[in-house]
Amino acid sequence: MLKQVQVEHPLDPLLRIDRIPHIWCPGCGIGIVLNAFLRALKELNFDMDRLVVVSGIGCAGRAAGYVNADGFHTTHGRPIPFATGVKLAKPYLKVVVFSGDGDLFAIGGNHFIHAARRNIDMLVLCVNNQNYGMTGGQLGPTTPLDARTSTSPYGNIEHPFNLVHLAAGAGAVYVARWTVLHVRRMTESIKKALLKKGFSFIEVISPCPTLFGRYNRMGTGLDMMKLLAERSVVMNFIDPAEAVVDLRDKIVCGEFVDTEKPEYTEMVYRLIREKSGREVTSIVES
Ligand SMILES: Cc1ncc(C[n+]2csc(CCOP(=O)(O)OP(=O)(O)O)c2C)c(N)n1
Ligand code: SF4
Ligand SMILES: [Mg+2]
Repeated sequence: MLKQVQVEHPLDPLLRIDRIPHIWCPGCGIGIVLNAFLRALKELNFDMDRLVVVSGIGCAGRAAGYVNADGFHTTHGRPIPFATGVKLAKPYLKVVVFSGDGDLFAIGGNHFIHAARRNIDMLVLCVNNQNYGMTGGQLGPTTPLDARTSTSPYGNIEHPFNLVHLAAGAGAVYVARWTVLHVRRMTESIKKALLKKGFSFIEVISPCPTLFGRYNRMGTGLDMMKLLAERSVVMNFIDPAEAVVDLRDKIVCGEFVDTEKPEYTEMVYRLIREKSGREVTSIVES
């Protein structure tokens, strides 16, 4: 008789194993993004006590609860205000917002642009599956023109955001886009953003075969991955305005912004120190 051996996956220590199995459908891309994020943390030997993972509501938003670090699953659309509060209270922490396109750019859109404008040190990782997955496949701000969703049965008549263009225009210091198939480049990009001081944004184009794929007759998760492989092109540092996502033609991926500018919490703390004459490292601990 074969003996059963319990083998630990190298990323297990970074997961809350008691929360597994996860909720994601077969063929969904969200797990690939989580895997790349955990790999980046492991390769950097990142101090998990210095990490906070925040998400909003949605399928992608479930990721925060699976990471073995401090974190918070906020209400829909509010992970960035929560992350801002964490960063202001304890500026020595690294805050990562892991959430969906609807959460971050519909109800949470205003928070996104102002956090980018202020250059608050955080990494926002957006899983863009072109719809509201968790609530039944409604159209959202990244749904392509003409695409069918549960709320656009005759085809979408709204123009989608180009997220990397929006992030760059709002002032993010690091901006990149990958698909779930660019695992190595995505991981390297996440590593770079984790080490960067300032507002970083990484968009990952991901399949939702259960809803977006089904409404648009795109086949299985594997078929949708093949489409991403065929249509994606890497064009680093082109004008983000030109970095289109057109599932019927091409998906432009790459790094588009990598720059430096003064970071908000550093400026706040400098001001507090100057005005109080005290060495303050946290406004909640002094
Ligand atoms: C204030 C509020 N409005 C609406 C909802 C319903 N809701 C939950 S998840 C979600 C959309 C999630 O879409 P997205 O962020 O793209 O995540 P996905 O499920 O696609 O990963 C919505 C509208 C809610 N929970 N709270
Ligand atoms: S509904 Fe879509 S986004 Fe949500 S878990 Fe299923 S495949 Fe993924
Ligand atoms: Mg979504």
